[in-house]
Amino acid sequence: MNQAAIHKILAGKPGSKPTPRKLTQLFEKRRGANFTLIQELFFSLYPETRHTASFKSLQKLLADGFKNRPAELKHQDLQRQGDGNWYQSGAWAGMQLYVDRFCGDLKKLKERIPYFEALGINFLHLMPITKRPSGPNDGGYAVNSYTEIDPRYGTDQDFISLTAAFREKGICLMLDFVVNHTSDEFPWALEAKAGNLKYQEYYYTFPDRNIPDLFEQSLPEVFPETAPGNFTFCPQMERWVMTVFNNYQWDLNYTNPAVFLSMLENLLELSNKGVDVIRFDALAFLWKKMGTTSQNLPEAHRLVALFRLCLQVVAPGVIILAEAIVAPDEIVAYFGKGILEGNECEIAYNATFMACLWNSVATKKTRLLRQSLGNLPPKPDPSTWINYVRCHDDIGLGFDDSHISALGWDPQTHRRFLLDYFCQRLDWSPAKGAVFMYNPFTGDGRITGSTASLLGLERALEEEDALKISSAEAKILMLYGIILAAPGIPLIYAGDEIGMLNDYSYMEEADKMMDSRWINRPIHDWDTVSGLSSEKNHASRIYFGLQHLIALRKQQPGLADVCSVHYHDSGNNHLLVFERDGETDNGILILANFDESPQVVRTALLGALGYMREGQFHNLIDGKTKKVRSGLLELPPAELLWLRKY
Ligand code: OTU
Repeated sequence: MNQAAIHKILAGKPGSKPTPRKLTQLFEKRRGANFTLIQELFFSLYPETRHTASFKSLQKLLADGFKNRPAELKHQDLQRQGDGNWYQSGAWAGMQLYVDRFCGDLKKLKERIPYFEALGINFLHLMPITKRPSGPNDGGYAVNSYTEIDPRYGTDQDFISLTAAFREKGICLMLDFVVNHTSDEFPWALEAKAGNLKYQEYYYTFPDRNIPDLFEQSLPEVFPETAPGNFTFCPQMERWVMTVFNNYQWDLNYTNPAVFLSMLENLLELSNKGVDVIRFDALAFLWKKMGTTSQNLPEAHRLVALFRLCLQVVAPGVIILAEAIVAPDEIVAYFGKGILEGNECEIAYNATFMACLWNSVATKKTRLLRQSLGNLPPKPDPSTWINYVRCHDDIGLGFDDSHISALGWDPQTHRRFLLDYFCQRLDWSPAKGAVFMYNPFTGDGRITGSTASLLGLERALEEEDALKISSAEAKILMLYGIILAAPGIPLIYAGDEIGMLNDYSYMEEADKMMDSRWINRPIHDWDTVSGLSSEKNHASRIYFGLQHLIALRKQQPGLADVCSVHYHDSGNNHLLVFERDGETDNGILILANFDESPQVVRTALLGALGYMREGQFHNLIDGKTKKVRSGLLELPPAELLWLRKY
């Protein structure tokens, strides 16, 4: 049993508005229940602190964190605890956005709440909004502060008032905790540059290249084109600093217990501002060890679990998302294994699903998707996925090589084909994407581009080809219709709901031009939004199609995460066929045709599964019941069906 489940039992039925005394008692119970694990993890990572005051400092941080937590949030924590795994409900529909690019600032975002409500969005991931350097800052992923709002977005007060408004409207808020690195302007980095040894030990710094060179032998590069190597020379300090991401992002040295304690303090402060889900950015990289890739190390997992168990004592209603874009087995490990099962992160990005969807778009075949999803190691009960078509980052081709080989394809050639297909190297491909971080030594590259441009809308509009436009629209709705039916929380990238295209303006901005991910972070087009209800254009068709799918998803109890999922082999490799909650009357069968031609599926299969009776089937999406005369049901290109069980 995981710790959250134990806390639920210990809390009993605390009533709707428990007294402060009762709240404190419950805090003490949680602290007691987590104490042994916290202590064990802390001393396993920092054995040298056994006879120092460090562990006492940790306990004080928890007590202070709880004292500073607003009463309203404490009540919400208990309510969530009582509800159990609230994040597994099928009622969530998410959107991710950059506040400045979406609408300007936090005040204006509050005014946009009706936009989210109209679309059915009730879960928001706001990209970083805290202080950052004025030059290149990786969209805020180089942080100057973990808790102070950057003036471009407004004030701390604006943020508090926004979180209160979200709570009132039942909107769940996710924010980043850039746990692996700070900017080189962060107060600790400034101290380190000024020669303060204490703060130099907050980072990995070295007087010469000896140790960096040894590290480099096994460290992969994240941004090989723009930030080759994993160390940067800092002239003020006259030392080399570990910078795995950009050279202005300094990796925190978690082998130093003071770093953990300071970061825990930041985490608690951020949570106490009313954030519901904390996105642990790049958490796979948290622990570095020479001779390894320094990714997914056991110590990184213990560190994440330690953060989790501490946060849970203070704020049991706040959960953690693992941003681990790594191999499928490695992703599942962030839900926690062994005694850490269910005690690490509650949510993880389903990056395998995302990458395989794009593979199916390019190949028009679904076997890799089906096999990869079917082979996903089971996740522990209290956890869930974020399902997404694309995010603010690139699309990495992180499939399991053995799965590609099993299909008879050479993994390297196949990846090359995918890059060619999406990145404008094949005349016949409708996709308009760009290559991100091509590494000529390994041949690896990643893909950038907005959903609509990658699916052919941009090219179709240029060619003014109505057929191609409607084909792209259908593909957009098909991919989103798939993730809306998959187990987990669906996340839409803002702008995809109106089919926004690539944004090429980054090429003229000095702090962005080197990073083609900005191509898929367009500035929200409110003119298009205001024209939505009038003429029927592509944006309207996508928007209303998506709005309908979101509403439909929420009405279907069989689509909640806790309900089962089965990927069926329909005998047709162009179709994706999966079933949700098939053991019950709420069963739904999802069918999607990835091919450019019509494809068929045997009605006998649909009948055997219970989705066809007397030659009839009912599609929830258009609400129509249809009759099939032959033994085959035909799906037009990019058709998506959600069939109701009989
Ligand atoms: C994350 O992504 C963020 O999502 C990015 O926007 C940041 O640039 C980055 O961290 C640094 O803060 O390298 O290309 O394998 O892919 O953690 C995206 C994991 C990234 C990495 C992922 C990282």
